[in-house]
Amino acid sequence: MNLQALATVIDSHTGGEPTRVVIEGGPDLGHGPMEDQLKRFQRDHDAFRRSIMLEPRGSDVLVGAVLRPANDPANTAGILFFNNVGYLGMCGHGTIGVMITLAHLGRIQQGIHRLETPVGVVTAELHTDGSVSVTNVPSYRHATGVRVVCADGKEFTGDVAWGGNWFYLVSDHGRSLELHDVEALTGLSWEIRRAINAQGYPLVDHVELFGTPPSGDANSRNFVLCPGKAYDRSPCGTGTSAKLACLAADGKLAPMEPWIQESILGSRFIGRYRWMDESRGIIEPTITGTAYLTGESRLWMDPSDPFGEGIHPGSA
Ligand code: PYC
Repeated sequence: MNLQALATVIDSHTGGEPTRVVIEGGPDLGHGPMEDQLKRFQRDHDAFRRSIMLEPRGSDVLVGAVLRPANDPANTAGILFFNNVGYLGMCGHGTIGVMITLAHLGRIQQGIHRLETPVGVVTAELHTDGSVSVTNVPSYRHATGVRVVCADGKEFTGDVAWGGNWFYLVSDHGRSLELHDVEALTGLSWEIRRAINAQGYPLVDHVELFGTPPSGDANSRNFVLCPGKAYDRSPCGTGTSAKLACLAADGKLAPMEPWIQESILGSRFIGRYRWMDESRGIIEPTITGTAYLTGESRLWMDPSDPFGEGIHPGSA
């Protein structure tokens, strides 16, 4: 058998949403800004993403992270995030997973770390209790009260907002957000995503539905549909950033006031913001959450394996 080492990975989950961090192996992406390295990853090494994200090694739910040397010596590392269908600008739950992985490896200590992503530098603070606060890229609402009409004629109104990825946020959808209803929520969100993306806004990658949390000590519950049609098991760090931007713009949340965002699983992030530019509605959001390590694996490639590069439309 001619097995080749593909990568060594550490898996974790943040509020139920998994992160797979490549700690050994991975493509040669050269140097320079993370944005440029991401383009090279996409253009020349997408087979690596598919190999470690898709079945049979991975699953639709996984978010992957490749660590890169920082360009600026003041920063701890660069990170590129990806999933079952492509690449992410930023990932909040993933950053928390990366932090806990780096701490496990002894590569970082408690305190504040600056991380380079394709959409900007974020900071992540590892607290003494193991939780992590991620101060995300500047976030803002791009459009308010945008109406969409789905293929079946149902109409929804929501906001388009940036939180490191693009979101369409809908509160008035007529559904309760319960785990047993995930299939229907996925179908509905997918139709909404199709409808909003037919309207010429920046490409909305995630759709976020909001509802009332079952217990009164959280502010909100969400269901977040990711670009590859998997739902986010966590409350979504970039999605919570987009939500904070909308709350701030509507004057519904004061700077530094905590916002407890619950996922459809009931896992929680605490969000806060400060104004970066109030006149333009730009905030600096901080999201706090906890990740748990689940394993370390050495992944192999057998060149004779017909599904070595993952099961995808081109592989069957
Ligand atoms: O936490 O930002 C996030 C995220 C994006 C996609 C899945 N999780």
